[in-house]
Amino acid sequence: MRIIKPTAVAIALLSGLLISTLAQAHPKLLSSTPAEGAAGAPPDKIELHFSENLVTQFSGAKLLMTEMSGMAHAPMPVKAKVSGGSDPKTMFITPTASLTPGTYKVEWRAVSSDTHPITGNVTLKVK
Ligand SMILES: [Cu+2]
Repeated sequence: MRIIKPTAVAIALLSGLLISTLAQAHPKLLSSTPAEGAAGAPPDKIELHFSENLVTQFSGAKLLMTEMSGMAHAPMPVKAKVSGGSDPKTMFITPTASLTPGTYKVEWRAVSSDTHPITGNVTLKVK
């Protein structure tokens, strides 16, 4: 009993520490360029800025077109290169060809040091 008690306390302390470390490590999307809901000229690239350093091999994004000529359609994948920046909190989505007018959705997946994938999306319009 004398041995078990301090061990239990140590485990409780450790798990508490681990939980707070994990919660802090979840990446949040802080901003994007173009910004959510923005409408404008076709961007050369879309930049996503996160709150945490990303693990590149587990993080990524898909670019989808969801509307054209004012008509919504089933999400259509658009070819794009996804890469990290020199800033490990940044992700770049570079369309292979210039985006035609319509509405696009970036579906991102961000993984930081705790390895839990966090997902979200950004919508933008090209005029
Ligand atoms: Cu996590």
